[in-house]
Amino acid sequence: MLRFAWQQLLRRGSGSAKCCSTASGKVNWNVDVDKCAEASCALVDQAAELLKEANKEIRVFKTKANNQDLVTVTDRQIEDLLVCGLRRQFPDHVYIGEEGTSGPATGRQLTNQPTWIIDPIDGTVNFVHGCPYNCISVAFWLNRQPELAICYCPTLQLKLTARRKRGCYLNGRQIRTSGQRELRRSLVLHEMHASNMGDDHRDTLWAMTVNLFCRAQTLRSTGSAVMDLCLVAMGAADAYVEFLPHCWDVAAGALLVREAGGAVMDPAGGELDIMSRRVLATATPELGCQMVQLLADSQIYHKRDDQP
Ligand code: LIP
Repeated sequence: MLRFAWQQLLRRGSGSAKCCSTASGKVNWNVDVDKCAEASCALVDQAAELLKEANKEIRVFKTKANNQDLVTVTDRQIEDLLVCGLRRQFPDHVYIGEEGTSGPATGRQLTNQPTWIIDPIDGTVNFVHGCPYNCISVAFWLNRQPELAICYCPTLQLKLTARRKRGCYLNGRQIRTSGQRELRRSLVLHEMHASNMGDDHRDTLWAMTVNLFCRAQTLRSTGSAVMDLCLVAMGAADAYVEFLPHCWDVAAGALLVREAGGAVMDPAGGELDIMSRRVLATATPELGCQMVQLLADSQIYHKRDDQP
């Protein structure tokens, strides 16, 4: 089954292989999105083999910003494989990767340029503990909008793909969100970070968690922002909210949810800004409105991903 999972992403559009948007404000890039899909699918398959094998071993890690921010040799191997492989074929594209493909000193800028946004392993803490909720996430953006998304969790054999306006697929089968509109009937996913926020933020987060816990049907946390977005797209969860995810955590998953019929936005209700470190994804826009109301007093703003 998994062998066929890429077919929907690779199915060539009727004569629309070249993406040359001319809409106002957009740049007329001559990008072959079919070729991008083909190249990224092949590389993600290779990367998934690495991740699958690494999941069977003892994982040595180093800490980065704090005790919950980890990196392993596998994170770097996978990012190298993906970025070097893509760069060979698309040398003039921009690359933003979790493990330093674009230096934090300059900030990571999302522009109109063709841009790959890559998380080699999302859920690194899970990976280190042998918890299977860890996956690879690759997104391709053009003119500041997502064109392609691939999220692959090889341990659970979940391969999700989406292409703008062409739907979302799980292992080759088209999927939809749950369609849930009511918060009181919703399974809500929520990720929390304790170590890199101050006491004020921590209190806000805690109050929000209690509020969600009382109003939703149930609250869960997988430890992987990408997996959370995949679960909303699959209809296995109804909503996901997080303050402080990075752009590589949401760049692909946002397209998966939208193409599965869901809504992705800022937790205050505005348009999603992947650099803002804030995200809310819901099975329906109606559920999105209820979540926004509930979150109104619990907003957290942090240093953006595109700030040096
Ligand atoms: C982490 C996520 C975690 C989320 C964080 C973070 P990493 O990514 O998966 O669930 O809460 O925002 O980015 O470091 O494991 O790739």
